[in-house]
Parts: sequence; structure tokens; C-alpha cells
Amino acid sequence: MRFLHAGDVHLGAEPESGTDLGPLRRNEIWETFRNIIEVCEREQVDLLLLPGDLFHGQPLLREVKEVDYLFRRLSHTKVVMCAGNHDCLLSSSHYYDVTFPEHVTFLMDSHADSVFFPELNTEVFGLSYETRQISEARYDALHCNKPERINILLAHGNILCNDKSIPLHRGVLETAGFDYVALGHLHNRPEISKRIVYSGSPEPLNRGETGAKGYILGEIKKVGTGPSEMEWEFIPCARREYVPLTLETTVYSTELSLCSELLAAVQKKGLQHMYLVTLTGTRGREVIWNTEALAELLTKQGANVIEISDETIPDFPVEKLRTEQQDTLVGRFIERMEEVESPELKKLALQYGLQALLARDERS
Ligand SMILES: [Mn+2]
Repeated sequence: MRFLHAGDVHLGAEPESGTDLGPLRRNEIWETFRNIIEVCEREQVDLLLLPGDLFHGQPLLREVKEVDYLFRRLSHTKVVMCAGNHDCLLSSSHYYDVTFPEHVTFLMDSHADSVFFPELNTEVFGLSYETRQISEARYDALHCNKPERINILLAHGNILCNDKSIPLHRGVLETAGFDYVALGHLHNRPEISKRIVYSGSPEPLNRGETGAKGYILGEIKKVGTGPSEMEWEFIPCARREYVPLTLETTVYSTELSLCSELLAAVQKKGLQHMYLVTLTGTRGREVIWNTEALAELLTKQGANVIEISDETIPDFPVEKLRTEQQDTLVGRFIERMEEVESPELKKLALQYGLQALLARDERS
């Protein structure tokens, strides 16, 4: 039985909203979902698992119709889905207004339910959120009592900590007899175990979601009632990633030199990605990096540099100051700082202290 697991698609979300990228990102999330459907069709995947938050919020009627249209393009794949906290089944939900085709099972009940596919010898369990916050551990009572079947659970919640979603307990899930637990809710794909898996979201939804994003493609084989054979892999599919980039500057750096260094790094990794740049190292004492102008300059050249944070420190000629200003406050300050044991602390204390003292000198 071959399956594709895609949690937290968040259709309708608009990451980077308010910028030129916003509308693009909104469309790209839809395109990625369409691609996932195409993968299922092309590879004749048996089961598509959507464990919640297919939509970012309450979907519009026309959006549910789009999803229905895409589902109808599947000639072989069975779909099992449930609603998560973002697209929870409020009584006014437009999920109720569209009848998905027969090969789609929406587990709409707010308590655990299941669907069995005899031709796949597979039973899929799950439930839907009826409200955004649920504190009841609704998955904990589940136990598979048909070990001859492939048993799968779709679960939407946080297994790492309590965040007002349905609490999930690793120990309980591990002993409940599931061959595979398809988790949704955490977008960054924390590794849990071989059979308890977060797919993460197929597109990054905010700047905290760095790195590759995609879905899980796997296969489960079961003979008899023993443990099943299973393998899966993570398939990256995001149109763009958030890529953190660190650039070390020196006293010789200029705005134009930084621009060309950053542009080269961006071109190497790919112009499509969205870059979160951190400047570290030192800078000339007279320099203040204009990070906004720098980002703008890079954007004009086709690089999506969406954030630059400046952690550089001004370069002071400490040794020179110490000998030349022995008898002044500056010299005495440098002497005293020699007593600081931690090198990190010493560096920062010197930086802030000299900045303050020398600025005072320059004013007088
Ligand atoms: Mn969620």
C-alpha cells in the first residue's frame, strides 16, 4: 500500500503578505497542492493522507470547490482527510456545502472514527476539530484490534508540548498498534519515530519555517498479523525556502562590497528562495549599515532578501588606544576590562564601553 502524507497545506494563507511576494506565495501554495495531487495520479499512489489544516482558515465556498475539482482528477488514489484547528468544522463551514467524490473520505466526526478499504486491507482512523482549541486527549482511547489490517491514524496536534490543540502522547500512540501515525499541526517536521511522523507543511508559511519543506511518500506491506514492513521518505516540494544566510563583514567592507558578496551567495543557492541575512563581524567605526537600502539594492537585482539584521560591532584599535590614552578614562577602562575572564563578555564590554566613551570624546 503506497501512501502520500501531506499535513498543514494551509491553502489560502498569504505568507509575506503586504509585500510583492504575498500574492505570489498565496498562488504557490495552491500550485504545490495541485502538484501533490498530480504526483498521486502520476504515481498511482493508493492513499493520500491529509491530517488537518488543509486550509489556513475557514475556507471560502469557491475554495472548497477548487479542492473538490482537484480530488476529482484522481483516478486511483483514495483520499482520507480531517479538519485541524485552523480549518475546524464550525457549523457555518463551507466544507458542508460541497460533496466530495466517493473516493474521498472526510472524517468529520469530532470523536475518533474510521474508514476501511478492503482492496488495500487498510483502515484509517481520525477525527475533525469542531473548534479551534481542544484540551481533551481524544486520540488516547484508540486501540487497533484488527492486527491483520494496515492501521493508520491521522492525528492533528502537538506531541512536543501543550498548545491548546488535542494533546498527543507518544507512549500511548506507540502502544496503540498503528502501523503509521500521520501527524499534522507542527510545520517544522520534528522527528518523532519511524512510525509516528510529522510531514510538516509542503510550503513554508512564515520566516520561522526555514529549510526544505515537502511531503512524505511511503509504502507499508503487511502479511499476517505481525508487524508490517514500512519505509518512507521525505520529498521536498516547496517552490521557495526561507534560507538563513550569515555574512561576516570587516573594516574594509562597504555597502557595495556587501551587496556583491550577498548577491553571489544568493545566486549560488537559488534566486527563488527567500533570504534572511545576518551581518556579523566588525565594521569601520564610522560605518552604520543601512540594511533597508542594502535589501532594496539586492531586490532590484533579483534576490529576495527579505530581512537583514545587523549584528556587526565597530572595530576599535584597542591596543593603540591603551598605549596612547594610558592616563585617560579610556585607557583606564581598557586596563580594567583586562580583568574580565569571559572573552565574549570582554569583547562586548569593550565594544559598548568604548562606543560610549569615545562618542563622549567626539562630542566634547
Ligand atoms: Mn494546526
